[in-house]
Amino acid sequence: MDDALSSERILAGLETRFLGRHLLYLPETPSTNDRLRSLAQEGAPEGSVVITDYQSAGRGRLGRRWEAPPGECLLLSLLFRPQLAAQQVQRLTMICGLAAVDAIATETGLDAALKWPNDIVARGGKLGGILTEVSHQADRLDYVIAGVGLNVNLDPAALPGRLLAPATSLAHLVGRRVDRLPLLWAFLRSLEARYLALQDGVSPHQEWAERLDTLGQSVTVVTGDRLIEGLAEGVGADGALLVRQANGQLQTVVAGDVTLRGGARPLP
Ligand code: BT5
Repeated sequence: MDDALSSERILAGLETRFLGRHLLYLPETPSTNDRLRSLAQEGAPEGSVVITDYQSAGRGRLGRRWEAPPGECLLLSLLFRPQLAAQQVQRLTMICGLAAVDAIATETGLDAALKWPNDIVARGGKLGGILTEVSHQADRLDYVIAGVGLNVNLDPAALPGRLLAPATSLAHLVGRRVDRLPLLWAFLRSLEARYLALQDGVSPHQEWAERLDTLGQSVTVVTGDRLIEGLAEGVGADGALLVRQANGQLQTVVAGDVTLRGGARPLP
C-alpha cells in the first residue's frame, strides 16, 4: 500500500471527534512541537495536530536530538488545553504512551511497554519517545504540547550517532513494513478516548504503572547532576518515580533518565 501522508488522506480515515480535526501536515519542518507552539500562541483549538514526514531539528528532552529518516516514522504533536493542575502534566505523557501501546497492539499485535518517564519500548529497544512541553498561567496549565515520535519503518542500524539506549522499530520487530496511516488513526482514537476520561477525572496512573517495564527493576537514575541507584518500587500519582535505595531511603524522582542495572536486554 502507498503509505504517503497528506492532510486529505489522514482526515479521510480519522474517527475522532476533535483530536486531529485541526490538522497541519507538512512534508518537512524543523520540529512539530515548535510549529504547534506558534499555532497555540495564535489560539489554535484543543486537539490541533501538526504532523510531518521529516524533522530537520527534531527534539528530545534536555536539548537532545530526535532523529528519523524521511517518510519512515510517525512524527506529530498534539495540543491540549486541559483542566489540570501544573503538577499533573505528566498524565498527558501517560495517556500518550498508553495510546501508542494500544495502537501498536491493534495494528501489529506487538505487546509494547513503557519506560519511565517518556519512552515507548519493546524487547529492550526504544520504539518511540514523548516530549511534553507546557505553557503555564499562574499554577494552572495554559496549554500542553505532546510530541510523539514513533519508529515505524526505520532501520535502527541506520540511526546516526550514539544513542542513550538501543533503538528499534515496529518493522524491525514484526519483520514487515507497517502502514503509518492506520497506526495513526488507531493512536488518535485511543488517545482521544483516554483524554476525555482524564478530563472526567479518571487518572491513567494505575494502568500506566502496570505498563511500565521499569517497576520492580534495579535501576540507575540520572537526574540533574545526581545519580540514584536502587529498586524502582513504584510511581506517584503525578508520575514521579519512587526509588528505594540500599540504605532503605525512598527517593522521589520527578525527572531523569533511567537505565536498568545489569544492562539493556539484547535485541532479537
Ligand atoms: C524523547 O526524548 O524520547 C522524546 C522524543 C520526542 C520526539 C517527538 S517527534 C515529534 C515531536 N517534535 C519534536 O521535535 N520532538 C517530538 P529523550 O528521552 O530525551 O530521548 C532522546 C534520545 O533518544 C536521543 O538523545 C537519542 O539518544 C535517542 N534517539 C534519537 N532518535 C531516536 C530514535 N528515532 N529512536 C530511538 N532513540 C532515538
